[in-house]
Amino acid sequence: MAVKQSLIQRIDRADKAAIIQAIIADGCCIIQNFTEVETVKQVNSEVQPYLDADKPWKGDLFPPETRRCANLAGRSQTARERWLIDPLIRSLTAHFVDKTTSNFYGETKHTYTSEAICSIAMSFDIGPGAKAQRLHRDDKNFHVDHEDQSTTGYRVGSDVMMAFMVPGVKTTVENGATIAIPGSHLWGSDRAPRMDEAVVAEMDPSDCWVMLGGLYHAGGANVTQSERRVVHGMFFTRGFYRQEENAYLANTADDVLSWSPAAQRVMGYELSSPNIGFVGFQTPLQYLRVEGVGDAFGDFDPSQEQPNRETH
Ligand SMILES: O=C(O)CCC(=O)C(=O)O
Ligand SMILES: [Fe+2]
Repeated sequence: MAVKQSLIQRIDRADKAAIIQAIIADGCCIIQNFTEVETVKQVNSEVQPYLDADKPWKGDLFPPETRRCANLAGRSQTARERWLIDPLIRSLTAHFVDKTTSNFYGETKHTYTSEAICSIAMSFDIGPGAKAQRLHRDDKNFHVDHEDQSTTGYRVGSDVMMAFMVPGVKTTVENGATIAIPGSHLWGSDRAPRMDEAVVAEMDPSDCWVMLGGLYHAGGANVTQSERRVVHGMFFTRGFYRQEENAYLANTADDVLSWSPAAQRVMGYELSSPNIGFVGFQTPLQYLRVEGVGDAFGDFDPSQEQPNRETH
């Protein structure tokens, strides 16, 4: 099956079947008329104080000109109550991320469905002068072994993540619109993405970018003098990608800080590499100790390889 398509499909939110087909074929699409422009403006104003208060990044995850609003669900009532629970998003995460399996309890067969949950929701504000991010798959954090599906076609259920990104401003190739390689969700883990394979997902406020966790993409470079590129991202994963017992709610900060470092680690108060379990861009232990991170946040894991650096 020839699946590579260079153009990003733009599909109205009313046509759910076509959106699903585009995601299967390309790993992504732009949903048009996803939301009202007024709703976007409301979310923009709710996150602005947090973007203003954010610090430059020191490391490879983001260029230093970006600002972020983490904990979007907690900080923007509008993003949480309008977008995070949007029935179209729920329908798409049910299709691509929910997991159903059957098991026997004795001779009785039980079937369970684990519903997708929001893994992270964050606004990204790319400032003038920022270089592009490196092309990456968001599901790297979940250690997915991607098999090459370019000849078989996409198997629904083979991704464990999907993302939705709503632009807060008109995004353009100049101001850092998201770039992506349609069809790269089908690639095996050993294929490296190249910048010349990527296309630009320019969007208007009211659109929404949707992609699978296995799609190569990146925040673009902002070559404007003064435009800031704001996008609000919501990332979903399997509902069981968390610990069975929730120690974070069962124990106080003082309890946890009195434990041995080995006990803190085995209970999940350090990060799973890369990136899983952070809070306010710190490890849970830094957060509980109210340490702060000084002038800048940094990568949780230093880059393991330093390939050619034409993209950041
Ligand atoms: O800002 C963007 O367009 C994408 C950001 C992104 O891909 C990320 O931080 O993982
Ligand atoms: Fe990403």
